[in-house]
Amino acid sequence: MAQKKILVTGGAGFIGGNFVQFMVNKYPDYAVYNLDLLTYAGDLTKHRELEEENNYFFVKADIADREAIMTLFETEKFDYVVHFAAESHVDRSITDPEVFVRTNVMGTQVLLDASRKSGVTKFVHVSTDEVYGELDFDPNTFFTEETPLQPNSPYSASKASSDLLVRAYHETYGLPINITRCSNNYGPYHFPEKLIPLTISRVLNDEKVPVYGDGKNIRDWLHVLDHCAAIDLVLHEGVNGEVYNVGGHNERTNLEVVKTIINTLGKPEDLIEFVTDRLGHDKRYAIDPTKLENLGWKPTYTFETGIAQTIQWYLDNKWWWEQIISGEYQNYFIKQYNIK
Ligand code: NAD
Ligand code: TDX
Repeated sequence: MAQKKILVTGGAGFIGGNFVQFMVNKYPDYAVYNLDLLTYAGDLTKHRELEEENNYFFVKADIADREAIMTLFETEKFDYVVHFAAESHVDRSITDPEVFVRTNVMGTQVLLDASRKSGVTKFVHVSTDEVYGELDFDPNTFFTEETPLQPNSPYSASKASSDLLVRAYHETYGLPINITRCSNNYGPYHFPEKLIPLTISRVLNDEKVPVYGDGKNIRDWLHVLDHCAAIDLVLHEGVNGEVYNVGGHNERTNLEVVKTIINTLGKPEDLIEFVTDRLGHDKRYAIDPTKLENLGWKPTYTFETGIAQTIQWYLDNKWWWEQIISGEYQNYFIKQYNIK
């Protein structure tokens, strides 16, 4: 009999997928359930090796489908829920915000109801630093857990709304929760609509890389496996009701990131194409992770070691990303960027 039953939502996506593999391997005595709708961002080929593991289970379901979720929770009686499932891409939220509200807000509320009614003992809600809005370019300013929520995009507004619901279920019903707010992740299985995998995949194909505006916006990059370790720690050691920021002090301008990839791959910098800026483009994100460090977390990757490992992974795993960029993704790319 499994020691704990853990439900991971969004476990066919980028971070959830890495987290499922991390947990199945680290805790062979846990039963790990991956619940995912398999939208454009979800795929199970990344888990082909897990099919052999007898502590891994997959459930195809929509988190906003109340009946299906309620029935599943009543039947399975999960101990823990780690909630990643979401619409996650800012650009898509600008062109089509509605599904972001349905999945990120309403879907989270369904999971909270199901968790409360079935007696889940810890609900970890995976959120984002984007709920805090943006920082200016003063390098001494950081987001802390006390920074007011000031989301700017439909995506971050939907994530902030879900954070507030999670908080309210703790305050009102006493549901045991933690909220984590992480900076930009990168690493294996990152969907190639996001800056780093988009750049690697296009540079490898000698295609132009679209850089928004002047490329001076700053993101604070964190390797996905350091994020997985942080969530594992919060799940088991996080103080009930608390929020934890996750970040590794790796601020880079977008142009620095793109140039690092181009130079590592030995390609010319004229692959960079400056394009129209993103609407409402947040200037800078930067995390103060002191609270999580005090709980015992420390990142293992620097940006230099992490980006080198990630580039190598994309070189070694073309089978994964080539199947993605050859499909519906082509239509998305042309519509979004108007470049070939
Ligand atoms: P992703 O887009 O790669 O994966 C999302 C997964 O959720 C996909 O597998 C998709 O099929 C699934 N999903 C979408 N709608 C669903 C629904 N209605 N029901 C069930 N499953 C559904 O996202 P990601 O980058 O792995 O992000 C995971 C979580 O982490 C999100 O909540 C995101 O807000 C948060 N986050 C991401 C980053 C980042 O840099 N990527 C940083 C901080 C926080
Ligand atoms: O083609 C591009 N060109 C470009 O200049 C893309 C896709 C992005 N950018 C810029 C916009 C951002 O400043 O690069 C930066 C990173 O963009 P994304 O990869 O789209 O990430 P971001 O918008 O920062 O959001 C990410 O981190 C926080 C995730 O997608 C979110 O899910 C997470 O919450």
